[in-house]
Amino acid sequence: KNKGVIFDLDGVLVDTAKFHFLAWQKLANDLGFDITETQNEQLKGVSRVKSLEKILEWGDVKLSQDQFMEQMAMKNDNYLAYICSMTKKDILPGVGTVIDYLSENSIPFALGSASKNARIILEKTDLIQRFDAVVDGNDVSKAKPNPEVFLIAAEKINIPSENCIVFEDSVAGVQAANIANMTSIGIGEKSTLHEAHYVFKDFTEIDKDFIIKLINN
Ligand code: B16
Ligand code: MG
Repeated sequence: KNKGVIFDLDGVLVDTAKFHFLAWQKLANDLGFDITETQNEQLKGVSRVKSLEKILEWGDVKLSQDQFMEQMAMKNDNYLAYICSMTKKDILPGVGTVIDYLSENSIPFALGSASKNARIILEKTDLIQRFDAVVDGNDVSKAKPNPEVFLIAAEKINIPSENCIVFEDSVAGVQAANIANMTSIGIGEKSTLHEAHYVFKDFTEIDKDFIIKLINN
């Protein structure tokens, strides 16, 4: 069967979650409160606007529409300052092997990310030219768990949804893949990502036989 693969970005290909956390934490601190690592888990896969709404709720802070936009822009500037020093060394362990295998076997693969900064990150890490399609936060109107981002990605690589395999680190993303009738592979904790069809701690835990089986199934 013709199969295709869709990768989430943050938390799957690169660990930009730590930069999002630092930038959101600075925003919170500037507004007079703090956010915890546990709260940060709830921001994974969530859009920029939704993230700020959640954070302001946690800090019990109300902002005008203008202040909201201003804070969000400042957060993104701080986040971009971290991103700008990224290189291909920041690609998470084991990712390269899987991507090489897909290329060698002519399995198309796309990016399906909520981030509006996805293209910059793919450029910084030299990954951009390897993808057959890139679908990110600029291309969608509905956030995960809505499957829009993955459905567009499947369409762009010309593979039916049910033949797509999605790698995701967020609960919302796993749900989106399942709703799209795709095979979901969670990257992270089994307890958190229990809705995924398969879960691995990271890409080094995925052996070639598993990928081969998945592709030829
Ligand atoms: P940006 P993913 C998501 O990326 C992140 O997990 C989430 O924390 C972030 O708020 C969202 O992108 C939007 O990112 O501010 O860069 O547009 O995991 O879907 O690749
Ligand atoms: Mg993610």
